[in-house]
Amino acid sequence: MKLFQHVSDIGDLRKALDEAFEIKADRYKYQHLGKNKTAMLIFFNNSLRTRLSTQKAALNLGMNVIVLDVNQGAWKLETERGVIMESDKSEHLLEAIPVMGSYCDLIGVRSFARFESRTDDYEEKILNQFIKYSGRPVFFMESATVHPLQAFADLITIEEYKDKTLIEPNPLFGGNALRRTPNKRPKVVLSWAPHPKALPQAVPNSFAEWMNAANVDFVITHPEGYELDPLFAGAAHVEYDQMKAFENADFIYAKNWSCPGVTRPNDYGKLLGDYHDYASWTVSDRQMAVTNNAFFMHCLPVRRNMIVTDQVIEAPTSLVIPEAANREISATVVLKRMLQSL
Ligand code: AN0
Ligand code: CP
Repeated sequence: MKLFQHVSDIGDLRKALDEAFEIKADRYKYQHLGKNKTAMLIFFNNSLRTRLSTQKAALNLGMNVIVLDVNQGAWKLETERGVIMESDKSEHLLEAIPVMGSYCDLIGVRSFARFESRTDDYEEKILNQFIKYSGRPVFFMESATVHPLQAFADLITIEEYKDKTLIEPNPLFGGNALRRTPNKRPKVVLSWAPHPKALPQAVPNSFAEWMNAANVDFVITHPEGYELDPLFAGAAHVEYDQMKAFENADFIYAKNWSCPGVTRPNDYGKLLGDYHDYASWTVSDRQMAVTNNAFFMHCLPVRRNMIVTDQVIEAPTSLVIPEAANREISATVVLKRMLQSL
């Protein structure tokens, strides 16, 4: 695998899941693959999980790891070609990228949507330059439009829990929970939830893309105006009534995202209205009550009592911690496949 951006890059999902569970059972099994190989992780934005889990994945594979926070210690980077560089930006991405590539074998990049131009964001202007000029396999660690390491970890988590009748005590919050109907094709609901700041669409885009490719019944619910790009949402059923969407759901995946600019092009990257007016969209026991005793998922970081109530995120049916733990597994599969293709 030379590129990890879309669900299609991973190929057959059943095979990818089998590989994930093989690695989860013995995460050092492929330690020999990374000997004298270096993974470079480039962060243009903050991260806790991606930073730690991807480093751990590289270590599982016996690799060396170099991490760079571009905004802390490196030169400020110009990203536009043709500008006269008289601002505070001392270096151009067109030199920085091949230089970074010269020190490593694989390169991972986090660079969020900037919300300055929908075209620039949706054309993946930054990541495409890494693909073109680094000379290395590139894996996306949340770009302007996608977060595939997250979506793969989410799929692994759904696969692990969809048939569970008895959940082990939640490592963080304890307790057991009984599921009512195992062995069915799970109903998975992606629900928009309120947030005080405009957030990217990368997480919901990738989640939708991966769920559309997976063996699940997938429903998206959000207020009008937040329609995801059809490139990712595909033919997924959109239900504007959140309570109706939640009926009989097996998994609730909450996330905020800003206006994707599909039905409202002038509002791309914005919050539509005052978030206080959307308080009823916060995932609480009220909505969870109409589900099939659904599991709760969120990629984290999450704002409590904004996206989800304390009660729901602390319930035995909350999967946020095992879901985050599976980030190590998705990253190990991806880096392993990239090492095998060097
Ligand atoms: C980011 C987002 O919503 O895309 C990262 C999530 C993994 N979240 C924030 O910036 C709070
Ligand atoms: N879920 C996720 O990608 O978290 P970080 O932003 O902390 O990496």
